[in-house]
Amino acid sequence: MIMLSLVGKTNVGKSTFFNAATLSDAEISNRIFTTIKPNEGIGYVTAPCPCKEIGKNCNPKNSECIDGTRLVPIKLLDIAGLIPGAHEGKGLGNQFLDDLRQAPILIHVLDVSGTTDSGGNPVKEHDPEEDIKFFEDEIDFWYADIFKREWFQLAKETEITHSDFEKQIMNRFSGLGIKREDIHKVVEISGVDPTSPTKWTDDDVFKFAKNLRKVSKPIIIAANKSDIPTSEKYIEKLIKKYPNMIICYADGELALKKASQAGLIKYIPGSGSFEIIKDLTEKQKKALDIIKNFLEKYGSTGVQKCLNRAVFDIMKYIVVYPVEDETHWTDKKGNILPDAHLIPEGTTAKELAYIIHTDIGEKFIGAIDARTNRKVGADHVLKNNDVIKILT
Ligand SMILES: Nc1nc2c(ncn2[C@@H]2O[C@H](COP(=O)(O)OP(=O)(O)OP(=O)(O)O)[C@@H](O)[C@H]2O)c(=O)[nH]1
Ligand SMILES: [Mg+2]
Repeated sequence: MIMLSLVGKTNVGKSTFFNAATLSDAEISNRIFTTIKPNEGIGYVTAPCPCKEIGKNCNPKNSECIDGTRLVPIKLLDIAGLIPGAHEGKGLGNQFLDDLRQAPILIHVLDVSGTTDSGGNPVKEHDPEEDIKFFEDEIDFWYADIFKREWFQLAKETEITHSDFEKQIMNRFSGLGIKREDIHKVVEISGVDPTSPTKWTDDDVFKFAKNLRKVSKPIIIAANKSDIPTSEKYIEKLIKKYPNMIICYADGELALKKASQAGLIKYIPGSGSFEIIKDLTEKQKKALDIIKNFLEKYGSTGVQKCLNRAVFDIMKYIVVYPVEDETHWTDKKGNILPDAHLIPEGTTAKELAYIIHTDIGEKFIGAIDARTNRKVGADHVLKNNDVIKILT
């Protein structure tokens, strides 16, 4: 399952974001270093569910559907706050950084209100841009350190054995989740010679590691605590430099999820509105009013947007719906659209068969696109939102 990590300095709202996205009970507090041991949970990305097209309610098994919005599970990791010098072992240091290895994308939770200093302590003013820079540096240094540890050996070996540099890098650093095409891109943009790596300067090595980090472990900035009025001036300034930054209100999302769970409101994660479906106390009304104003101003709480951006826009995954019955879009038991699968863009029908089960992959003879009713072959590339029957 795809995994995303929530990272950033302490006391910015990582656990709040995590709880909102996974409906977990990780400890949240206004102290620094509340989270020590990482929290792992199941969150969701959202996509329009094909059940709307057939005007029927679906019966999801591996996912959920709320009013035609399909929620497909992903893993989410909430880790301890990062402190400057973590790559040198400060704070929770390397243990913490090791938690990041597996995640293909980092969600940098930022306190954009500027009300906590770099150590997470309350202050009147602190420029969040410093946190962005510090965070990137820290991740780059960490990456470069891992890289340098193996570098010399790898460079020597590559030259002596005349082996393929890109392949060597990929094998050696597979734990970092680096893809072959990424390495190729990085060689190009770093302007280094892959045939004589022992001649690279320290600067070359660092630049290469930094570019490798950028390409293989992208960072999404979640500008959290955007509900606090001091955020406005920082958002205005930062959005010009970091146009992909996502404005977030994790605390608001958590409140909406809880109210929805308690049956007070109807709320589809990621949407810009909610509907009150029960009598509320004055206090509840007031709290929801504040959130409503935020939604009207910024469009959503941003939490869902971060997850969807990571999986669909950056990792370029799509959702497909395998069925047994291509006419009724059901499984053998008559469940409508039971499964939603997240697969990389470019996946073929046969590859999907293998993803569902090795057995199905081995017995694959073709597939049927349930929308067009056309038979397709092994190499047919699947599209987002496809409903597909695998023939065995
Ligand atoms: N105003 C506002 N406060 C928030 C928001 N998100 C989180 N908070 C508050 O920020 C404080 C820290 O939240 P946590 O979720 O514990 O922060 P964390 O980043 O996990 O902190 P550590 O585990 O200590 O690193 C708590 O008091 C939260 O209620 C938000 O969107 N808006
Ligand atoms: Mg925490």
